[in-house]
Amino acid sequence: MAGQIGVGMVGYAFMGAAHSQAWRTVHHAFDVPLTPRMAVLCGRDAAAASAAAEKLGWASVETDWKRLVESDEVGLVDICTPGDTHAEIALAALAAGKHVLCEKPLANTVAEAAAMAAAAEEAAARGVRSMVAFNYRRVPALAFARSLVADGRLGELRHVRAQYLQDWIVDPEFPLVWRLQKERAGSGALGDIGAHIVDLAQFLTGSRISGVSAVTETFVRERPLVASSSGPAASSGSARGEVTVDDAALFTARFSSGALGSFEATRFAAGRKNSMRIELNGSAGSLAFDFEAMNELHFHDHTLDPSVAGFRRILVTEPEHPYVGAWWPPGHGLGYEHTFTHEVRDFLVALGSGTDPAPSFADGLQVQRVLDAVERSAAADSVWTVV
Ligand code: SOE
Repeated sequence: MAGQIGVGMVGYAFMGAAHSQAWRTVHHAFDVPLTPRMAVLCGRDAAAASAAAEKLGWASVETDWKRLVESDEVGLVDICTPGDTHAEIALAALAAGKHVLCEKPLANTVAEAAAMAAAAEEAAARGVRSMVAFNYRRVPALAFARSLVADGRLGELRHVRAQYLQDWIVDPEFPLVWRLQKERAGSGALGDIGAHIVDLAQFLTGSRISGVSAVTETFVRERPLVASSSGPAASSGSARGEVTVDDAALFTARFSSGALGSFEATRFAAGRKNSMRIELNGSAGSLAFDFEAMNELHFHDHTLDPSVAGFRRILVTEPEHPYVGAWWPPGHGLGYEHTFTHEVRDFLVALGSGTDPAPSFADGLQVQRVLDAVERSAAADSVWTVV
C-alpha cells in the first residue's frame, strides 16, 4: 500500500480550488506511490479559509503560512497565492525540507526566480523536490504533441506560432483585481497567460527562446476599485485606480534551435474565452492545437503523398494517449481540471522515484527571463515609425 504525504496549500481562490480537486482525486484515478493527505489550508481571513477548507476538503486551517510551513503534518507545500508571495513561501518551505509545488509564473521578478531556482537546486541535493505548475504541459493532446516532436515527426522546426487569447477584461468597468496590479501580479497578460505559451513552446520544441522583440499595451488605464482585490468582486463606488500591468503583449522570438516564433497574449480578444493556441511547422510536418477544443490535435504529415496529405484531426481520447487511460472509456474526453490532477500525479511519481520533476524551478526561471526580455524590449519601444 502507498505511503502518505501531508499537503499544505497556501491560497484557496481559483488555483486553490483547481489544485484541491487534483489532490482529492489523483489517487482514485492513478496508481501513485504516495497518497496525498489534505492536511492544512492557509488563508489570512480565518472565517473565509475555514469555509474554503470545508468546501474543498482540507482537514485544518492556518492563517499564517509560516505555521503551515513548519507544521509536522505537512511534507509538501502547494503555493497558490499571487506572485508577490511565491518567493518568500517557497524559500521558507525548501529550507524547512518541504517539497514545493508553486503556481506560475514562478515569481514576479528574475531576481526572485533566480533565488528560488538556486534554493531548489540546493534542496534537491537533500532529496527535497520542487516543481512549477505549468499545468498545460499535462493536457493529453500537448503531452502527445511533445512525443511526436521528440520522435522527429515534424523534422526540423521552422516556426512556432503561439497565442493565448481571453476576453475577461474587455469591459472598462471590470474592477481592478489583483491580476491588474504590478506589485501583486508582476505583469499582466504577459505573466499570467503569456508565461504559459512561453513554457509550452519551449517544452514542445525542446529548445529555448534566445531573443525577443516586443510590443505591449495597456488599453484601459484606470478601473473601478474593489473592496477586495483578490478576485472579481463587486466594485466599491465610483473610485478608480491605475492599471499598472500590460493588457496585451505581442512578441517575435528566436529559438536556440534556429526556429522563429511569434507570441500573442491578450485579455482583450472579445469572444475568445481560453483560447490557447499553438502551431508548429517543421520540415516534415505541422501540429496545431487550441485549448478551446482541448481533446483534439491537428497533425499534417508532410512526408505523405501530397494528394492525401493535409491536416488530420486526432481525437486525443484513447488509452494509448498520455494520461487518458486512467479515466473514461475511449472517446469520452477530459477537461481543464484533469490537467491539475495529471500535474500532481507526475509530482507524486517523481517523489516516489526520487527524481526531479519537470518543469523545475530552473525552467520557471528561464520563462521569467523571457518575460523580462519582453518587458525590456517593449520599454525600449523599438517599433519603427512608418514614414
Ligand atoms: C486567468 O487569466 C487564468 O486563470 C490564468 O491565471 C490561468 O493560469 C489560466 O490557466 C487560465 O486563465
